[in-house]
Amino acid sequence: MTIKIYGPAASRAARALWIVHELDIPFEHVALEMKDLKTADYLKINPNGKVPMLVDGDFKLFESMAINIYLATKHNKNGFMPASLEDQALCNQWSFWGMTEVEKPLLTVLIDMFMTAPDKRKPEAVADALKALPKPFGVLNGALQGRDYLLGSSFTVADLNLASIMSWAKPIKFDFAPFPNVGAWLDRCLARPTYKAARSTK
Ligand SMILES: N[C@@H](CCC(=O)N[C@@H](CS)C(=O)NCC(=O)O)C(=O)O
Repeated sequence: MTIKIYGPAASRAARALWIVHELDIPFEHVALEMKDLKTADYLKINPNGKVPMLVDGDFKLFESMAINIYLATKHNKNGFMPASLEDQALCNQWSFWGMTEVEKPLLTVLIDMFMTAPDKRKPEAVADALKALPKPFGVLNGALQGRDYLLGSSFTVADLNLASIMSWAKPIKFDFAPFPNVGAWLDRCLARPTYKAARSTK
């Protein structure tokens, strides 16, 4: 049975759309609109009323990183989900780290810049968020020293998950000059045709 991915491409559903293109698996995209997320019908599918949501036969899964780790494990190809327990743990590490250390400050800036009326903007919150980013970006820059991807020389689910969060640094035009390894790694990940294909999913 074809899996279903719920959520507009311009939402965190982009992460799940990217991975299905990367793994080259058939999927049905139920794009929905943000206003549909609290309908009784959708709440039966995801009681959180959020996207992305994955439905795979009788199995339902929410949380973008969990969805991607599940899909990468189930449809693994060419070591996209690495074989060793340690490397799999590193994929979890970078996915959780992105969600807990990076997502909130990046999103704070993104929302303020593009989704907030000028009179409702919060420059202090943005300044705090921008102040929070150099610390994790420094850690990531160190981890990428001498390697193209987080686990070495190949692109894995760790890169896809973290790059899907880090992609928000692009529209806000974050200056990666002090973190050159991060800037180069992000460009490398986002240059993948599968990322571009996911973004144009209707
Ligand atoms: N931690 C969740 C966050 C999901 C989330 O907040 N998605 C947003 C869209 S990007 C949403 O559904 N917002 C609707 C709402 O909060 O009512 C994940 O990564 O899947």
